[in-house]
Order: sequence, then structure tokens, then C-alpha cells
Amino acid sequence: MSNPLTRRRFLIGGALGAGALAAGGYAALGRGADVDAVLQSAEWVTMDAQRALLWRGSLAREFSEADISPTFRVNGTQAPDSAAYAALHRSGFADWKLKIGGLVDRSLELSLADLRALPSRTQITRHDCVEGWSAIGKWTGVPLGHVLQMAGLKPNARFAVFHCADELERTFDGSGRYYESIDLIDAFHPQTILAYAMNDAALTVGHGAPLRLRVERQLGYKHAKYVMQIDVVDGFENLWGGRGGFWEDRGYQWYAGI
Ligand SMILES: Nc1nc2c(c(=O)[nH]1)N[C@H]1C(S)=C(S)[C@@H](COP(=O)(O)O)O[C@H]1N2
Ligand SMILES: [Mo]
Repeated sequence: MSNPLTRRRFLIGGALGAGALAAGGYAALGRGADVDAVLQSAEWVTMDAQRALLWRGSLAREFSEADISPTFRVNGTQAPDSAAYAALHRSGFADWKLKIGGLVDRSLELSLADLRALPSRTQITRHDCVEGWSAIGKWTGVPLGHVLQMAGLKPNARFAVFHCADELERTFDGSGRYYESIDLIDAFHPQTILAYAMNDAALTVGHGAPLRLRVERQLGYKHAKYVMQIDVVDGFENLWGGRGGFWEDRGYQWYAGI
């Protein structure tokens, strides 16, 4: 490795920009905070934060059943406002299929039953929203990496883009539709799952039925709800605002590491 100090500073600038400050007071610091000044304040610089910075493969903390929050806020879209989604919901999502395409060897269409039949992972984790609230929930789903491996990645695959059913902002051109993206490091992280259950029950509409992303090393807005389609891409410059997500197109950081 090159000069470790330089590398460390790079990681702090890039990865910590928004995310790791979240728990310790992102709102108070604001986006323009001088990273070095923050680091020297040491108030929030825990060993955990340092470790998380230095290795993106590390696991987010997992909690016990007793830690599960009695209420978990529904944020952003409460229910996608479309006739198509309403019809899917009415049929218990029996006709819903997750589409996987883009830079893959085999495009896939997987029903909820298909997804439930795949290997699953359950994790109790804390969700941190950039708006300043957190909640602990139990999530069950199929590891995203497993599904991507089923599809097979082309050599130039770099990101997974999640297209959602909801328009968070009403527009004429569809640019208000929610979407998100992560790189393949996060896509293959063991805690990155396509969740169909929360707290041992099928996902509710508020929390993203029938399927939502959990990407536990990043802030809440990365956790796309109402996932309809996953596209594997080599870049997202030409997609909507070009920054890889609904909120990113409106100024949020693309890498929102916690
Ligand atoms: N499709 C979609 N996904 C979304 C959002 C949204 O509005 N639409 N909001 C995001 C934000 S900001 C947060 S904090 C979480 C909220 O998830 P929850 O409603 O299960 O608490 O979902 C994220 N994923
Ligand atoms: Mo959020």
C-alpha cells in the first residue's frame, strides 16, 4: 500500500463525508465541516468508526431481539401512488416479479415465492436516517450477492441500480421516481440483502413491500423501498440526474457510509 496516512485521509474525505458523522451529529456539523477539525475533536472518533473507515467489508453492528424498536418510523414514500402498484398490492403481490438485467449473463424475473426459496439471512440492525432519527429492526431477505451471482456479472459490471415503484416527486418526465445505486463492494457485502420481511412479518407497504434493499453500512436513503428492477451498469451518468440516486440528484452524497 502507498503512504498509509495519505490513504487514511483519502478514505476519511471520501467515505466519511456524510455518513460516519451521522450518528455523532452530522446535522450539527453541516456538510462543509472541516474533516481534520472534526477528527481532532475526538469526541465521536471511536475505534469502531476508525475501523469502519478503514475496511468497507466490516460488518454493521447487529443487535438482539430485545433491542428491536417498538415503533419504526415510515419515511419518504408511505405508499406508491399508482394504479399498477395498487393492483399488485391487492393481489398480495402474487403477480409481482423482480426484474434483474443490464450487464448480466442471464436476465432474471423472480417472484416473491422464488426469492423466499433462496438462501436467506436475518439481521437486527439500526437504521440511521440523515434527518436525525434511528430505529432498530429485524430484516430477513436474500443476499443481493446471491441473486447477482445467479444472473452472472459481465466483466464491466460496476454498480447495481435499484428502480422503485414510487414517485417521490411528481414530474411529467418520471424524473421524480425513486432510485438508488451501490457499487459491487456493497452489493456483495454479507449484510446487503433484498428484504421481504421485517420483524418476522411480511414487509408492510409503508416499509417497502414487497421488497426493499438493506445496505447496512450506509444511511437510510440508500435503502431503496418498493424495488421493482435491478440493473447492473458500468456507470449512471446518463440516468436521470446522473448522480446515482433520487436524493443524490438533489445534493446528497452518493456514498453515505455510516
Ligand atoms: N422507494 C423509496 N425508498 C426509500 C425512500 C423513499 O421515499 N422511496 N426513502 C428513504 C429514506 S430517506 C429512508 S430513511 C428509508 C425509510 O425507510 P422506512 O420507511 O422503512 O423507515 O427509506 C429510504 N428508501
Ligand atoms: Mo432517510
